[in-house]
Amino acid sequence: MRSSRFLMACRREPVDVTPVWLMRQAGRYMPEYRTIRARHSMLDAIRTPELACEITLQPVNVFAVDAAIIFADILPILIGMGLDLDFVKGEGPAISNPVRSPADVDALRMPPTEENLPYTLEAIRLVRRELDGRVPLIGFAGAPFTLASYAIEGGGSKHHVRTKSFMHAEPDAWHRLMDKLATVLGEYLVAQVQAGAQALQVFDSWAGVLSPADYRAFVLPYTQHVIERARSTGVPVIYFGTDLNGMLPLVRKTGADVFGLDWRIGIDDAWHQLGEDIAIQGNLDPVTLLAPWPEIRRGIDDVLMRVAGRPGHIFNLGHGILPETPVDNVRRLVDYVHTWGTGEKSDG
Ligand code: 1CP
Repeated sequence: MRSSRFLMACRREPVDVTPVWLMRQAGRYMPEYRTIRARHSMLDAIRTPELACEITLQPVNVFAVDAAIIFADILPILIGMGLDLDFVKGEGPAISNPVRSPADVDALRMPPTEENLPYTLEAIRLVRRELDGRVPLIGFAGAPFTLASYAIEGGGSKHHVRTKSFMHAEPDAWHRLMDKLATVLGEYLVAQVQAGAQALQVFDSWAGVLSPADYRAFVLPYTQHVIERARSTGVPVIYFGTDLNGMLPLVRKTGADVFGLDWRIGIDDAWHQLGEDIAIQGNLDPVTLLAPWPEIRRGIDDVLMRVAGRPGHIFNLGHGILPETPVDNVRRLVDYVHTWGTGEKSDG
């Protein structure tokens, strides 16, 4: 049953118990992950299919999670497009030649996925073989806006001033940039399904910095294109973003099968606004996982009580798991979600 309840919930079919996985479930909070990262850089780990495969399987082997997500990142796709990306220790991603002018946009290359990201496609094939049907494998990509923001800012950003200024000052170049990204990202997602991914997630982590009017005019058509290409493969597509709760009707227009919700809104309220005919993934505050167990349990109960037995719920955090999260709390969360409402006791 573990092998299918995640995909069934994505399609809003009834399931035995609520499926659960965690964004960034492979990561620094796991000692097994830190051991590998002590010997290999982030880019090396992503570009070596055997390492990416091993890291992908770590949480699946330790916890009863209902899905695996391929170990990769949203940013390496920019390397083949001509941007010089590195992950700087303690600082996160850094691009030394960011997009700052219309000419920079026109210089971006659009290599086919097999040429740009062969290592991730190979990692997907390896993971599918190793999983042998235990749980489905999720492939993913960034959404055009979130990728554009890294390409323009050159790294993480608080206010996304350069991104929004470029959008407003150079609308033609902005649309050309988004068009290029949407094409390349759509092809990447399709290639991941061809390699074996059984569901897809599109990460639009920073789209919530935009006003609804700017999102609609400068972003939505490109998000729609990517999700349409992804859905053409037949696998369920999850659209995730944070701070989008003031524009849920626009989120609905992306066409995704599942919306990944942050914790800043009750899941029942979000469902009411999105419409009941979409699945929702979420939405526990990741910081809750640092609390004592009774507080974590209260947070899980609150989410599941608001879901109230609706079909189409995948339990997850509202954003990625934090590096300081105790491993034992993750184990207890996964087990507790699986026994919720069954009359069985799992209090850790
Ligand atoms: O070893 C390390 O340095 C740990 C940090 C790390 C990890 C574990 C980075 C650097 N990337 C990853 C892997 C990763 N990234 C996955 C793996 C699959 C999983 O287990 O979930 C995924 C899905 C991502 C996606 C990703 N990368 C997003 C979208 C999700 C989100 O958290 O919003 C973003 C924004 C990135 C960029 C990125 N990569 C890494 C960091 C530290 C960042 C964020 C930098 C910033 O704050 O702007």
